[in-house]
Amino acid sequence: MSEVADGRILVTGALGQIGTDLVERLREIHGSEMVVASDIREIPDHPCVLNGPFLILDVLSDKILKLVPEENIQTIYHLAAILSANGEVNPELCESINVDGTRNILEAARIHGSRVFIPSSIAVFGPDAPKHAPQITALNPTTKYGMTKVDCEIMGMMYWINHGVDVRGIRYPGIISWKSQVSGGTTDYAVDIFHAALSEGKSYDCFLKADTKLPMMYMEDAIKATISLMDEPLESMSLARCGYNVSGLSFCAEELFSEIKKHIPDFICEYKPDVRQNYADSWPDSIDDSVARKDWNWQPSFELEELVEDMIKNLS
Ligand code: NAD
Ligand code: AKB
Repeated sequence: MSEVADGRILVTGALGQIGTDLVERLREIHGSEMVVASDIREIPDHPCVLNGPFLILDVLSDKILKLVPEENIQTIYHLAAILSANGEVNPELCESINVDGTRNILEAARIHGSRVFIPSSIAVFGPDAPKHAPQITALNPTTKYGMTKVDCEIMGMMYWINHGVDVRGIRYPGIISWKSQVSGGTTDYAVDIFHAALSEGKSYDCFLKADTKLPMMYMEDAIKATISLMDEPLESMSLARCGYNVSGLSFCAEELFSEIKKHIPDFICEYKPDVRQNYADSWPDSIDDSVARKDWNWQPSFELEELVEDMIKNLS
């Protein structure tokens, strides 16, 4: 393993959807004290706060420059960001946190010799990309969020090429998980629908159309991909290193609803598309991840049936 040979791990935006699961897994692997969770806010009873070191860190502040040497940070998982739906509501904030925040983290990594994981997204693709999105294609996103993700991939490559900073990233699909609630994204419907199905009312108003197909992934697969990528030797990385396509599942809202209905027969779903439909329509239906499979043996584990069963079991 290349991870934390002689230093600790810092996770930014740790109280969010992915951070909640990633910090827990990293602490299982490396020990609680080796993984410093951080976020701009504190939730006192959150597992990341209760079960190991936690710091308040705004990624826009220069505190990161001191924190990295003080806490002996060797690897940074930089998860702090504004997601697609919130990004369209507040594009300046999205630009600032996603792009300026990432530059701040990369500067700290350059000065102190840390490695960095920066998540990208399927939102880097725009309407002109093939619907089965290849690794290499035009990246012309029409959402502000997607534009910031393209900028971050390019910035990561610049820090690797010009300064030798070991930056890696994955273009995550929509992530489905049960340990935290989600908000601010377009793929959130695929998590919200489970909470609605298990609520007393057993009904859900879906903000996307029934036939809207998007790339998705179960959290366990997302964590596996993230840790596998960071554990790979440097030589395995190709030019896709800051934005590997990874595929898990691909389904539309109606297919997810039907699968949930097998477990909860009286569940009702109505389709009431809002502005998030436009963002979803600009993204691909599915992802070609052959480069990740070749470079670091990426292989997803979860199919839709298993995912739905696991979500319902854990949320029940
Ligand atoms: P999230 O919105 O659940 O969490 C983001 C966290 O960042 C929040 O806890 C928030 O408090 C924190 N934050 C916001 N501003 C901050 C600041 N200035 N300084 C420090 N922390 C700040 O997001 P997530 O779903 O966990 O996503 C993590 C990363 O993965 C993001 O880069 C996102 O773009 C990317 N991603 C997520 C998905 C997904 O489906 N969850 C898909 C593709 C890409
Ligand atoms: C969002 O919907 O904004 C995220 C993403 C696909 O990047 N889940």
